[in-house]
Amino acid sequence: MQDTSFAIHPGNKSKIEGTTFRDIGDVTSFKQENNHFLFSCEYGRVTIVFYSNHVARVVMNHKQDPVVEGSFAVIQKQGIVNVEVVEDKEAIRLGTDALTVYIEKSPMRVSFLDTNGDLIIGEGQKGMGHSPSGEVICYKQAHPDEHYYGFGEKTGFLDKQGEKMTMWNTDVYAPHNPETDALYQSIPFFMTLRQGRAHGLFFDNTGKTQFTMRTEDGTFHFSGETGQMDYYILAGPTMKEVLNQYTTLTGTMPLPPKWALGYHQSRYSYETEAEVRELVGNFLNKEIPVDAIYLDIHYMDEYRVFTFDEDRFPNAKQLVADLKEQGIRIVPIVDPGVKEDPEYVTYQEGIGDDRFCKYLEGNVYYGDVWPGKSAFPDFTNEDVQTWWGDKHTFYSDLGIEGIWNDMNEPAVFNETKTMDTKVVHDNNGVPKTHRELHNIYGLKMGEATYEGMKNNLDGKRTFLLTRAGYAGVQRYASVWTGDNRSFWEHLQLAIPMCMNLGMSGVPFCGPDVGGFAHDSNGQLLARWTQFGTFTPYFRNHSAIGTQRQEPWSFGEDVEANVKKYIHLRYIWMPELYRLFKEASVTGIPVMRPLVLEYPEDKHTFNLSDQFMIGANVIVAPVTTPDTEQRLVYLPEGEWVNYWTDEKVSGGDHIIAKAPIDTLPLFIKVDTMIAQGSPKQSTLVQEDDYQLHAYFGVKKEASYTIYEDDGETFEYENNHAFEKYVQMSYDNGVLTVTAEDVNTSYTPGFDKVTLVAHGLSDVTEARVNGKHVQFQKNNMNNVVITISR
Ligand code: MIG
Repeated sequence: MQDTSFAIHPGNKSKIEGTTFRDIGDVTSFKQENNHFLFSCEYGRVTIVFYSNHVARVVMNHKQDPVVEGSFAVIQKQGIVNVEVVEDKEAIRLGTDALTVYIEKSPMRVSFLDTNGDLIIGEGQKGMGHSPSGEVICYKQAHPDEHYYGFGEKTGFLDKQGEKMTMWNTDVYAPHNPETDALYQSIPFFMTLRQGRAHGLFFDNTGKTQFTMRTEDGTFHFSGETGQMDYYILAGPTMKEVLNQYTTLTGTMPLPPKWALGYHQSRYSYETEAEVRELVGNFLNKEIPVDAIYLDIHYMDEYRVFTFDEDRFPNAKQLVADLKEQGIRIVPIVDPGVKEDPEYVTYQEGIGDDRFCKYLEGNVYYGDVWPGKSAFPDFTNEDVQTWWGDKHTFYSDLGIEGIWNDMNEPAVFNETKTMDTKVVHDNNGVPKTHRELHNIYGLKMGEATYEGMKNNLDGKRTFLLTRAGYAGVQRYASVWTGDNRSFWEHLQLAIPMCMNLGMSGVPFCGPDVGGFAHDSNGQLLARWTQFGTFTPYFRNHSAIGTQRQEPWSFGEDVEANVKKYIHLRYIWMPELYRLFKEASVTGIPVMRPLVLEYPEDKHTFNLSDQFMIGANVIVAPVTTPDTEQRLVYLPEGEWVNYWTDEKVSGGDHIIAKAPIDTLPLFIKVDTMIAQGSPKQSTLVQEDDYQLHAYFGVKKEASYTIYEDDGETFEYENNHAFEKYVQMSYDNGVLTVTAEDVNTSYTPGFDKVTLVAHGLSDVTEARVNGKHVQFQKNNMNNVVITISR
């Protein structure tokens, strides 16, 4: 009935919005206990705590004392924060060096002010409250000139002003479109940008939540169907600081193994060992780089996880070993559903030790997924996590180093698409219903898988890809955006979706390149691969029964085009790897919306069809068919066309030429980028490390090279190669300063080639004060070689 007009039957509207809101009312008492500030109000109790000078948390419970323990997302401990408390008749001020929480008493309204006393975010007529049916709600003042970024994996444009969004992890196979709301990930975090200043808001609620960013009445609000009103305000004041504060709260991405940044090839499914070997043969013969091949559900024995079908894959171990020698990893899919089969050991262990999700009454919950009737591990229990993690020795013993988690919303083939919300999770002895914990099922499965594999790999980095997640998912997994389709519109949609994932703490993300469902075509694959070259995660994947979309599926021209861009991925690998390292430390994403670098420039506020890699490179994919040019916005300053070395003035929209084999790319002047050379896979060490400087008016640029072993956790002990290089030009002289910062790791290259773009009259070059020889390349750029 949902797809006929019956869906808009006048009787279907459940309630009149707003009429059931019960305001929290007046503060009736206030006290401080250690670092906790406790408020009793007429219709609820509130606790406020600080995590740092910049981060405050508000927890409201209308039934009992607020519970401050037990977040799944937050790993930061409450800090020792110096808070000054000032109380008068009307209000209470809780002030740190950077942030003041201002609480009006009658009725209770909570506002946040910066050090200057300027409002960061306030409450007006309405504040916190709840509805009789138990939803918790919070209204905040909105300003007309605000822009909202984040919210994880959402369709639509970059700026979420005017949107209403639901967080409820959902397996959505139906085509994703602007009104497809809840997808696989729920990240109830966003940041507000207003006149160049930013702050963040994280609503830590693991049930179904909603954000209504329709601000015509001067407010926005967010609500949770269950659980507490529990939110954090992150004071910024820059967007990058907000990201840093958010990833300090919820964790940053660990640096992935380098192979995870290569080109990955998938299909639902490569069904047999022979098919996989043939596929690999094609990549090698055609000299198309590839770092990983995925095994979708067909590899298993009737979809039993932790098994291989021995007819299809008679010698999985040999296959994995042979491929690894070629620098190619096998990544198998692992779903949470465990087949109900009394002769299957994983099921026996699950039942035997009471590890599956159950109803309050004690009966196991069963749902239909690929293996038929299945039970679902209760990952909210630590022992279950350990058990599940340990089971991955099945894969690691075969030489497998990466895992792909799918269907972990959890998806179930029924009307609601998921587990019965009445199921009760153990939650380490603090039982909660699935209704309350739905959104963390994928996160906890990811944690179990990541920790298990990490443990098994003996100091090597593992790689996990997940479909579902919650705030903090970046600690364990990279995220792909699920079942998109081979539509141009879905190529368009992926750009702001991935940018907003990055703005939500998840730097390692990307869509299925070429599109999953529906039939792809050559032009679409070519353009999508061009985009994929610069998405943090780069995997071509397609569904059973669809047109094949390996690089050679559409004739020689498309193959050459796709190959050029997969090569380009490896050429850019040194730069990408450095950016991944940066993201793993600061939380600032690899793929960035322009607004993150130009928060004062209104042209960037909702710019959804181009993005940046790092701080200095603009990528402008072509996302429409038969299109050989496109509008590109270049912010103020000068830019250089990567392909032609032409200088272009910014502060304007330009028309970039984009023949079918050209992806428009622009580099900001007076900056440097690192480049390598094409490789069959990341197994081949870089031996051609180059730094390209693009000189503009300042005639000065600098860079810090970052390399490490790419596969162990030794980088955590600072085992890396870092070298600072500065290049400047004055009066005919090109001056280079090169300084070792960290030499505890020795990279595969023993020299660095410096290429100076945009200098026409160099007469002399000096490195660290010494006169050196220089050359000119075919683009008339000055080339100097320095030792590593
Ligand atoms: O409902 O394993 O999003 O990437 O190929 C389909 C089969 C289940 C959904 C994933 C897709 C994967 C497919 N899976």
